[in-house]
Amino acid sequence: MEQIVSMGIIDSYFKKLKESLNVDVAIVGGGPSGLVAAYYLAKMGKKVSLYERKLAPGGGMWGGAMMFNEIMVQRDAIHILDELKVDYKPYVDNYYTIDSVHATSSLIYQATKAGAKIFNCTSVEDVVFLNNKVSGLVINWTPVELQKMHVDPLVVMAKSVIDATGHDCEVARTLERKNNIRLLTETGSVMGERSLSVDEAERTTIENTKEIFPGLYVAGMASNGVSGSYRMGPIFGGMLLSGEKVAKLIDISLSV
Ligand code: 48F
Repeated sequence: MEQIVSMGIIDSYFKKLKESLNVDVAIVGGGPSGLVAAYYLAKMGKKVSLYERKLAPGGGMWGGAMMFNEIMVQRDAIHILDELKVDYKPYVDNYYTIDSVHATSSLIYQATKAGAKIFNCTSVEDVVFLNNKVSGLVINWTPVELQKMHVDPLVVMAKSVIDATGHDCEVARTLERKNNIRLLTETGSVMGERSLSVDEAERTTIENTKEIFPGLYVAGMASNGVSGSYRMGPIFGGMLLSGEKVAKLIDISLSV
């Protein structure tokens, strides 16, 4: 019995890992934008893997605002909550509140149920760069990263990569730092996030969701960080809509 438990876990984990070494879409970061993108892409029949540094995916959605575990979403994004079977309550005008624990766990549930494979405790430390295109990810265990252990990584090949790493836009920064390239932004570089401006930030989150280099898309706060736009605090419509938009963009590009 003792051996069966260990064997079963090892067998099914390695099956999942091996099946995910070559995917259609590799997503970095399991916050709301990454999870929504994972859900829609998996539902479209794409092979999707998502890498999350922390033990629990969900990013900045669990904690609501200052740990008051409620979040706000505007009407424009309600169709996504309906699609993902998330409960919400009307507040005023176009605004709705949601229990953040319910919302976050629902996003994780629906993404995995649709077929996306989530690898938690896994940090993305670099990209695969082939023929001037982002062609995959370089991954390692988060404890290796935290302990600064000198352990080489594994490689995952992907037709498209999404940087959904939030405020730090880590994948775009790494790509830029290590390679002599220009990104599709006003300056050609990662411009860095600006201070809080809710309406502007919600609008630009969606606008800035795009392919910023062949093979590399940005979604969620990473899209604003890359393009020098604003932060917005605990309102999440833009994050959900950005996840939906990046899934549509990748679907179009993979089908040509
Ligand atoms: O920050 P995060 O929730 O990203 P998001 O989808 O949503 C932003 C909102 O939560 C909030 C906001 C809107 O109101 O401003 O901040 O843009 O989630 C990003 C996830 O990426 C993980 C990180 O642990 C977090 O869970 N992450 C970041 N860098 C890496 C990573 C990396 N190099 N490898 C793996 N995971």
